[in-house]
Amino acid sequence: MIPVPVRAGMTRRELAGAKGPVVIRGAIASWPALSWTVDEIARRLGDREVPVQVWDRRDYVGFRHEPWPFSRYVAALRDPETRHRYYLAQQALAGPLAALADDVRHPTVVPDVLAFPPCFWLSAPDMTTPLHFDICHGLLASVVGRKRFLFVAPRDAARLAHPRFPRENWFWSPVDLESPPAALGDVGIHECVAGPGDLVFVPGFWRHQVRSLDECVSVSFHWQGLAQKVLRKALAIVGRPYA
Ligand SMILES: O=C(O)CCC(=O)C(=O)O
Repeated sequence: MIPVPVRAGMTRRELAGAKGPVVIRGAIASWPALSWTVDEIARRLGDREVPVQVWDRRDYVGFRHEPWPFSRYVAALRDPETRHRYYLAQQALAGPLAALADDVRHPTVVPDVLAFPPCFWLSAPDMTTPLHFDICHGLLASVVGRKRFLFVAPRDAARLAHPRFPRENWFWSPVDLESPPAALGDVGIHECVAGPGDLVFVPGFWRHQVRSLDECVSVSFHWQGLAQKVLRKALAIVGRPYA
């Protein structure tokens, strides 16, 4: 495994020049959200309805969304029998989650204009987001718990058996980087573990797979450069919109 570089701080210009993923350690130390606990969030959100990913199969395309009261999601998250089947993933800090937005700050390294609003993530230990890529650049802020990130550079994408575009799941990969198949050969796998206070830069098109090591709360920010803007517009026109 290739360790992802860890920095104590970064400017916007430095991040724009980054050649791959980076961890910015302790970068959100001033966020009120750093004092969140899952129990406290549960008290604040009560029975507000949120769209939960329900994974019927533990493979790379097997989920659908169901509207659940937040309290039901937290109960499922704490049941070891079921917790690996549910994920409250990438939900805008608005609507039912708006009560949390004031505790989050816009990181200074992130450009002012986002592709979509900051998003909230809450997962059980061992919940994994399978290998995939986003078009936009992303920064994931770790608020509660630790997550393990594994990355593969875009130049090695041909080894990851993505379904062919325009299949709906073309941005996912069936490869599990935690048990890499022999066919992956000498492809470099980059690794980091991020904990409370850290920001992880996920560059656009970099393949990434993320496993929660604990009960985890994260907040993500996504933005785009010119290439991303053009590509996302073209995908929307052909009916395959993607982040
Ligand atoms: O935290 C996760 O489970 C996945 C995060 C992710 O895929 C992203 O931020 O792009």
